[in-house]
Formats: sequence, structure tokens, C-alpha cells
Amino acid sequence: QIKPWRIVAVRRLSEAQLEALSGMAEVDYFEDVDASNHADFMAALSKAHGLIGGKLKLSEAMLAKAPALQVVATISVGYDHLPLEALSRRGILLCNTPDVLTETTADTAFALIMATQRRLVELSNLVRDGGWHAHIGPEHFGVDVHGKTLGIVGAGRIGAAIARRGALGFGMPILYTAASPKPALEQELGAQRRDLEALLAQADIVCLSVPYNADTHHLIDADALSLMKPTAALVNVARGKVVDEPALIEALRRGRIRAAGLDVFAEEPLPADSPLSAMDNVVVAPHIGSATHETRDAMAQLAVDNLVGALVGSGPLTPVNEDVWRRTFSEA
Ligand code: 8YV
Repeated sequence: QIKPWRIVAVRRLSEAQLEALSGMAEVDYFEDVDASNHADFMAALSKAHGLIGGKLKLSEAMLAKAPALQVVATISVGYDHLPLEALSRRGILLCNTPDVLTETTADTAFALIMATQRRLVELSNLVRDGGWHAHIGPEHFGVDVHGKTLGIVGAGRIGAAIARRGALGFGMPILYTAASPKPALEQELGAQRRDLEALLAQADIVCLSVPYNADTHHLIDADALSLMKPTAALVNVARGKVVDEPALIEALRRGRIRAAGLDVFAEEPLPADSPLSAMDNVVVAPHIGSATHETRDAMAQLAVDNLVGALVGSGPLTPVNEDVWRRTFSEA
């Protein structure tokens, strides 16, 4: 049976999802792409109509070598790793996977908030290292989560879910930044909108959940950190480059802020010699925001549904550059 479509798939698809794609297209599947198989990947991409994968970096130079490409379905809600403007110029549809990961990522943010406030990793290591000799005293105490002021930088879907956990679960007053007011959060949670400077000065825990783009690059820099309370903690489930990492390291070293809980970093994987890995008041996680079995499967399924829907013409579920879909596909 001649299959009209060629698809390149990179990591994270289940057998069932791969079968669904193979039923309607020739699929070149790569468990991962690195220097050892990049030439094979580019050869496959040069013939591909669709590309699906998780956090796959696609440069404009790579795009230029994919003349038949029509749809890119990223298995992620963030798409800062993809050249959106170049894709749109080429009339290539980009789809992402919002919503299905919102609650899991908000759970991750709260796991970091709890671990950071209560020094969980540091004290777990103390027990493991045989350091628990006597009664745990003030030198090992953490600080409360309940009742503390939670500042959400970026009250989008994920930020709102974090705010709900804080307000409804832990009785936390909520401050938030957003391009426009969020009446639902204000009515439901009593959340109050602040500009960034005011939020940083008033929050006990500052949680970053903004998309990464030119406007949010190094949004949290040395000046921003200097506005925070010395007793405050910074939690980041957005993107590493939203924070000026050297400035954060300096602020932590000098005690300008008390602690940090980080799931994302300027360079990933985080270099083993990063000071962030060696500080007791910093909890680090390997970008596991959406990394549960259930959620990653739902994300991959949504990406498959996006890709198939766009190619067969029934339409994507969650397009990013929807105008491309309207302009290029729906008139086809
Ligand atoms: C993972 C994320 O990086 O969805 C995003 O934007 O950052 C995380 O969910 C993604 O799942 C990788 O595919």
C-alpha cells in the first residue's frame, strides 16, 4: 500500500502511537538524535512531511533541508526550542501539547516548594549519610509553607494551577503577574495582581511559570533578585534562561535569598560542576515538570492526534500558528 506521507518521529512514542502513525505514513523513528545518527536523521527529515518529537531542537538551517515538511508536532507545551517565525514563513504548521500537562507540572512546582521550604533533600541526605545522631534542632529546621505568600510569575494555565494548590491546599495568599487581570483567580482564590517588582518584594515564595521568549529572557536578574526578601525562595518550572543563573548563584551564596527549587536550567543537562548542584539550600531536578507516565503518554497522544489531524485534513487540536492552518491546510 503506497502511503502518501513520510513522518520522522523522535523518542517518547508508545508502540500503539507508532502503529497509528505507521498505518498512514512511512515512519522513520529515532529513539534519540545525536552526533552518531544526525546524518540519518537529516536524510529522513529531507523527505518528511511531518515531524513529531519531544524538545527536538530544529534550527533554521535544518529546516532549509526539509523541503517537504508541512507539520511539526512537539511533545511539549513550550516551543522556544523551535524557530516559530521560520516555520510560519514556510507555511509549516506547529502544534504543541498544552493543557494535558498543566496539573502534573503544577504538582512538580509544589513538590519543589515543599522540598525547598522544608529542606527535604538536604535532610534526607543527612539521614542517608548517617548524620542523624540526635534530636533535629533549629540548625536543621525549615520554614512553613502554609500561610506564606506565594508569588506566581506568569499566571497562565500552569501558573493558575499552582496558585490553586497554594490557596486551596495551603491557605497561601496569592500574588500574580500577568499581561492582563485574571478575574477568575481573583474571585476564586482572592489572588491579587502585582507588577513584577512588587511581587518580588512581597512574596515569600516566587514561582516562575512564564513562557520563555525575548521578553522573559533573564527576567529574574540580579536587580530582580535584590528585590526579594532574604527569607524568600525562588522556584522555577518555566525555562532556565528566564533566570540569570550566575546572578542567582551569587544571590544564594551571599544569602540575598534563602533557597531555590529548580527544575530547569540555562544549560540542560545541568553541568555536573554547576555550583547549583552543590548548595544545600538548592533543590535541583532534571526537568521533570511533566515527567509522569500518564502525562507524557497523554502529551505524545495529543501530538500524534495533532500531526494526523493536520495531515489528513481533519485539523490539529492544539495548533500554535493557527493562521498557517487556516491559510495553508484548511483551504487545501
Ligand atoms: C518537557 C516541557 O520538556 O512541555 C514542556 O514545555 O518543558 C516539559 O514538559 C517536555 O515534555 C519535553 O518533551
